[in-house]
Amino acid sequence: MTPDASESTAITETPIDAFESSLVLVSNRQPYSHRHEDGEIVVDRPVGGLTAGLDPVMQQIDGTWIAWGDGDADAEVTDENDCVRVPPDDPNYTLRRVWLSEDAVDEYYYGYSNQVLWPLCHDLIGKTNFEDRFWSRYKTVNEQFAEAVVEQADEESVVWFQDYHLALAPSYARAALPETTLFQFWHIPWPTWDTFRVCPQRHELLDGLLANDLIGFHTERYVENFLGCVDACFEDARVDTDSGEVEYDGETTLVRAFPLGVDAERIGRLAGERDGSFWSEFKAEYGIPEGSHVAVGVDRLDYTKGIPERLDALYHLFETRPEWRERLTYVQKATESRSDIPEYQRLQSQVDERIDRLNERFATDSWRPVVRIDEHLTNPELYGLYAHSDLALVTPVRDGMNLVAKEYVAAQSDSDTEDGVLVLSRMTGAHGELGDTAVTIEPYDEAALADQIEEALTMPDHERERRMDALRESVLENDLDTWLASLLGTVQGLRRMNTEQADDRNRQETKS
Ligand code: ADQ
Repeated sequence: MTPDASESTAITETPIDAFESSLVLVSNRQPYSHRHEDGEIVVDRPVGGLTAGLDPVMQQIDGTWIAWGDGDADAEVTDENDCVRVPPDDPNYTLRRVWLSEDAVDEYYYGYSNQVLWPLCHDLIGKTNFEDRFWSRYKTVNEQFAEAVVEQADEESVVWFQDYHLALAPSYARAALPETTLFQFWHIPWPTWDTFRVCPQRHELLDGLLANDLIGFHTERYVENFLGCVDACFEDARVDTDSGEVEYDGETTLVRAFPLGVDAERIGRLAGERDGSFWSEFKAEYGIPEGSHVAVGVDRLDYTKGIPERLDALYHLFETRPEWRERLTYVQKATESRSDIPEYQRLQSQVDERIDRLNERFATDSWRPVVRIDEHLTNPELYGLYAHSDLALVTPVRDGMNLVAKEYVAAQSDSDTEDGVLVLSRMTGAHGELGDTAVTIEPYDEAALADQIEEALTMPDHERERRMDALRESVLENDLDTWLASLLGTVQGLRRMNTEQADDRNRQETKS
């Protein structure tokens, strides 16, 4: 999905102005990439919900964003310090690029990040691949990111590391920036000690993360798991589970839950902008018969998302309850992801085989049970699809949060369409907030999932509306702005405290 940056709204209700130009954001993925096309250099816009969401924040405060320069023309537009001003049409913040060789991408990104930390944190130990070269490279690439941070930041700065690609960079940066406020948001689950202790590099990873002043997770459960791991791993760490504070190596780190939300107002608005003919044209284009219910699934093709499990439940439904044939169409928008990793290639084949099996077994002259969308959908098209679908199937076997569930709810605000039903796995972070009023499912229970899909399809109108009203209220209240305000408000408090402590130290040194 490539949301159009021009569709993003400015974030105005957060304490971000307090950061002015001092925010240094560090992530693996960059918000803009430059590439060659037909002899010209073109710019690709923010990819993914969060990158698109943080871009307006950076524009507002003129901060610095450090990220891997993965575009084939990136190096041609940067200056001698590897920086370029963005957005290209109206430059108002700095993008500092970090250059990675093909081997580095292979071993740090496809290797340690996505074959060790990703499966480990999703409790899928059987899918981990602990190769030595992955770990060595993860260390050197984290050093590279940290060097860029040290060049861009000073003690007044606030440095925000994103996600599991950068677990070691905080401790590398801390050595050169002892007074700077460092914090990190971890977008995926944190496992229990029983899982995490399998990792040979557990000490180094925790040591790296604890160089932050603040670590944010999506849910309280991940916070508890993380604190439990620190407690079990380091005898000399003091862990206060009530306050979420860790004292380790002479420093204090605050560990808190900040459940990420979506820009609900914008999604609702864009979903409503689709004109009256959108849905009938969409159905005609993809061969969905009039009168058929539509269930939608939107995912990166990842083994954590429970896509084969979902398809098996649909097979079970059509097999055991033939009355749903021709009356329910499942629309799958799945985008290829991390295809260089064998585990992901296997998943792609499993999904293809299941879709073929469903369509071969049940299709009629005028209907296919599964419609697969491979084309790019613009944001309004995606949100329009959400708004018109009767249900969303969000069935991960494990997921840090899952923004698709929240986007589906946000898109239901269009008054022209009937409210849909959110079918949501207990194993997502989003279930903590939405589980009471969504239809809760167990991803591994194929027969029960089939029953619950039927329950969602036959839910009485008043019950559907009641549930969607409650979901909408929650998603609108806990949106992207709320998340930013809460996270950055906490950081601002810590920063003030750091400054006061540094001033105290300076005063005492002057006295003595
Ligand atoms: P992801 O695993 O990528 O993110 P998710 O939160 O579901 O998962 O999706 C992120 C964004 O990508 C959403 O905005 C969604 O619309 C978009 N998207 C996903 N698949 C798409 C497709 N096929 N086509 C178009 N758009 C698609 C990680 C964690 C999650 C966590 C997020 C944010 O794994 O648990 O919610 O980060 O922290």
